Amino acid sequence: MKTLKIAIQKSGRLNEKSVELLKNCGLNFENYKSSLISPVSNFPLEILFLRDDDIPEYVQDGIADLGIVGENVIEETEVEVAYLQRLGFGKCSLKIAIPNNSDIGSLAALNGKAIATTYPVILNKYLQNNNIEADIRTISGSVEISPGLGLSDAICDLVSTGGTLKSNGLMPFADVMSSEAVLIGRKGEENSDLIQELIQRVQSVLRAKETKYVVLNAPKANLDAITALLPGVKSPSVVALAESDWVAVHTVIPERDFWDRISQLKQAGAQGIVVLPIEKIII
Ligand code: PRT
Ligand code: ZN
Repeated sequence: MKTLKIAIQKSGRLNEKSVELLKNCGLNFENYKSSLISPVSNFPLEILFLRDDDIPEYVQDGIADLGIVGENVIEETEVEVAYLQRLGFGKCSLKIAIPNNSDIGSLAALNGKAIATTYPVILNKYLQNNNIEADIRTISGSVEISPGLGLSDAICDLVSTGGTLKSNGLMPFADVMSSEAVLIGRKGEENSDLIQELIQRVQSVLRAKETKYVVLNAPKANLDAITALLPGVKSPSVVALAESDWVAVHTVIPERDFWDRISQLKQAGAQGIVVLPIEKIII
């Protein structure tokens, strides 16, 4: 049987979450910091630990079958790969930022200005789409200090908390793209059985992350009101209790409307609400 290869970041912001996701998919491997390849003992897969910039090209060229990388890197390297699954971590946005005291007041005011970035390809497309002719200064890092050094009028860089911009006297000015980590594959190979099996494992882990398992005690008199608040996978399970006026209700609740639902459940008379994490949801 063919052994697949998946490329993930060797160290950096996406490494830990990528390793955690693969381990949650039930894959056993050593997270060697020193080696480039780690075999998975219970699935025909090898993990390649690489610099994130190399991952899209390795996947495009078939050196790796799959990869986990930020969308920003894929767009910047302009490779042809298949997007298989958004992964919900590594979220950030690529923004143009200007000094707090800048006189740039509109997008058009960027005409003729110098913008420092490590993302010249994406920035160039953005400027072209907005009919702006600016001088893109490609640098390899520490973009945020370039306006202070008089090297540029603006920057285009990734932002997550905004702390780096703030501490360098910069403010966000325009959103160029938003990004998160994605699972990518080689175009045309997406439908192979092994790849489909891995995608399904990843999806079952992501689904589980988005939901909680809830067990609660409900007064029988209010059972209809309480079950109406609980979607469940099909519908909630209702279990008899020794005390005949009460039942136990088991269900899953989406994380996004979790607190709303919990307070409504309490109002409807639910007691002893226990919330448990879910490991996987296979549908
Ligand atoms: O060594 P290697 O080349 O593999 O790693 P790298 O240094 O190129 O990348 P790394 O580990 O910094 O980031 C990997 C990926 O994480 C990026 O490609 C993005 O997809 C994603 N990501 C998410 C971020 C950020 N958030 C982020 N905040 N990447 C970089 N930053 C930087 C940003 O460049 C700026 O310097 O963090 C600073 C801003 O952060 P805030 O929180 O102050 O706004
Ligand atoms: Zn990199």
